Amino acid sequence: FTATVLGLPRIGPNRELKRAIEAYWAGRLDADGLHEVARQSRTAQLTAARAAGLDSVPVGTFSYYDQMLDTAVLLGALPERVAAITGELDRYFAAARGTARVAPLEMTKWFDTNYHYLVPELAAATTFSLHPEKPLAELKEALALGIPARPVIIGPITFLKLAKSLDGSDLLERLPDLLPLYEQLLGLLAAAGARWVQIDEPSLVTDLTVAELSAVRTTYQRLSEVAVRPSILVATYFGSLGGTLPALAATAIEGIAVDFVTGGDVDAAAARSITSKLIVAGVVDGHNVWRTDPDRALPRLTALRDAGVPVAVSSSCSLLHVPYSLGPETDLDERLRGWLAFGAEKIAEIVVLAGALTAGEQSVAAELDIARTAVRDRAADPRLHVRAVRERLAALDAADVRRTPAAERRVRQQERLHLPMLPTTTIGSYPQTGRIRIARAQLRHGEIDQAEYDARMRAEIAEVIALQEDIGLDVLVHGEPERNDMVQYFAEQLDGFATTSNGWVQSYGTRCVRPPIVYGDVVRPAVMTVDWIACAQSLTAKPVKGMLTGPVTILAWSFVRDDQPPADTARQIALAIRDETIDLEAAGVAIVQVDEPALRELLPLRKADQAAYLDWAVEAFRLATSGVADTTQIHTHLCYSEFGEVIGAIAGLDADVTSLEAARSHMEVLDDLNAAGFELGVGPGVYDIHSPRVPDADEIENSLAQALKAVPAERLWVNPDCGLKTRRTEEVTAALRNMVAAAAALR
Ligand code: THG
Ligand code: ZN
Repeated sequence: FTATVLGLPRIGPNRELKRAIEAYWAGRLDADGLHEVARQSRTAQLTAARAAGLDSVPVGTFSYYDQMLDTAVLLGALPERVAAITGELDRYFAAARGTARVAPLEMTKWFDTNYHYLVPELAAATTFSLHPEKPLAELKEALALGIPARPVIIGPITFLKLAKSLDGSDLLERLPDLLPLYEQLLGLLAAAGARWVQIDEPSLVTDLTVAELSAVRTTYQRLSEVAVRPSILVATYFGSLGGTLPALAATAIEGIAVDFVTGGDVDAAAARSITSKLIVAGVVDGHNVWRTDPDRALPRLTALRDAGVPVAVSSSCSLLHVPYSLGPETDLDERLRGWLAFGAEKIAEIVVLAGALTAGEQSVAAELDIARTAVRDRAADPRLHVRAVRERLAALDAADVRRTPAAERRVRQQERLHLPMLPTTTIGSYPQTGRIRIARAQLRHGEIDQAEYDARMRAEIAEVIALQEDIGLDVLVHGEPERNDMVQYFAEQLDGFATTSNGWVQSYGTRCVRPPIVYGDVVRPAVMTVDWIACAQSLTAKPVKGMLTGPVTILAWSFVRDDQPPADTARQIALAIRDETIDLEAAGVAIVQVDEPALRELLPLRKADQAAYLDWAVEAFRLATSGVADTTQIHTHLCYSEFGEVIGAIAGLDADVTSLEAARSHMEVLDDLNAAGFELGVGPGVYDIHSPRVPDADEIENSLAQALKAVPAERLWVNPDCGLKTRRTEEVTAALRNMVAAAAALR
């Protein structure tokens, strides 16, 4: 084949599948109804991909929840606690979401994307068994539609490497038990009519041990020896293969998909000597939204072809990570629109590039001309190079990212704030009530005007302030009723950012986000949050925290420009946030919180790249937060991450107070912070807000007593482990009263 993508999104162009699954959960749709929505959605997408010109179409990348969970089902490896649940669909969703009795699988980030997968739980004693119904059914369905279908499955190395070992055993030792199942599956797929199979092994772009590299060789040598099987394409993505590429090339598989967008020149050079296999060249970025520059992609492709390598054109990874289509984005800036390619447009690009490669550039001259014009237009747009921003950044020096020593700041801040020992606070958001959602919808539909909307938000703020005073918290927040999403809210107010109306990307399960697009230099044309915080502060004598999202998180949860290093974009965002902290300070705000929940998320996959990332990430945060006086207290909040690799960076942020998600990790994080020399204020979450359960005061007191073994009382803060947006007001009120009582008892 000559033109393909590595996977298709599945939530539906208008999130049809999301709505159907949620309706099934709510009991409003039965299983047959759900399967029918799914079937229609698959049919429409596969047919469209074929009609657009792909001559090999991935099938089986559809999922009701997650592809790793699907693989656990395929291999008969669901944990025992859910295996006992009857009904295929209900067992599947129980593993994904849990039930009243059964905990779900853990969820974690899929490599360096914003997608989260379910982590299979395995042990030395786990038995495997093949359940090939889903891949076979989807293959047959596609073949019946006349689609040149290529089944996609997750490979054994990636499956084992991403699973969690329940007993500490080395899961790679389970390969000999898994390979017979994969061999059997290859035979079944061939018998059902598959000419190619795609085996996804994104783990191959991470640092592999010698043993792992040898496992790659033996695995793919062995699978290639199956007598009757489809041609095997091993798909790698999200990074460079380095030395793993020759190892893979030495096996008898038929094809390798290589990510040339993130992988770059090293892999390109190595691939030119692989003349005995189809190289599926990922030259169209599946992880970002920019139109492909044909003058970068085509030379890569022709160099391979001219070296005698059989080549197919592809996306660098599955299209799961970009929105469906630019079609619905009628409100986008016309000029920006020309620079972009979402899923449908990427498929069209791939077909054009494949045409240029096989039939010559003149066969697609008009299309290439449009692409080249767009690339030139983008480079020439003045919004990409705002002189004032560039000059400010160039003039920064070390003093701009440094504050006076923390201990001195602590004294000055305490003279101003007079906080009690073990101060109590919350992370920032309060429950997003039905009232707030209705007001937002009414504003969107023009049923109320901006003034009425603002008045309603001020009323929400007044209520949240009154509630916090009543509970007796020490440091208050305004509750963030006016914010939709903590990144989108700022993106909408900053120049250089665009937001979409329908650019949904699956984040996990049925949950989606609309990442903003950073296309130009970032400028803050006006203050963003000061009025809201000042409104809240005017209602109370207690300090109210200013609430901002940090530069690394804004970057991590957006599509970023690819014409400059992400560190440069982070610095520009940091300047805008810095200006906002200074304006908040000038308005009398004594505490500003700059959240960085995504600090861990952008950590590069390869060890060699991690230190450089942490350096610029920490510097961006410090740039954002070092413009204020010693008397202004900077807080930050980090969530849902394994802090291990970034613990030194947390200290490096130099925030006066850091709140962390620690309720579920039993305060271990405090010992790690001590070991890293951390001497600042810290608020390890004292209860888990992700559960509706209300903790009692004794339990919180115990948790605080634990924390006091690691942190002196002068540095310990008392707070929940994350924002309260998703909880109900009654739960929040009861839990916070207990939290305040626990702090009072300990004082
Ligand atoms: N904001 C953004 N990106 C994120 C998160 C975020 N990425 C990581 C993490 N948080 C993902 N978590 C979620 C949690 C909830 C939802 C999405 C991602 C969610 N989405 C709504 C849905 O799908 O129904 C839609 C929300 C909306 O209307 O905007 O609930 O916090 N940027
Ligand atoms: Zn959090």
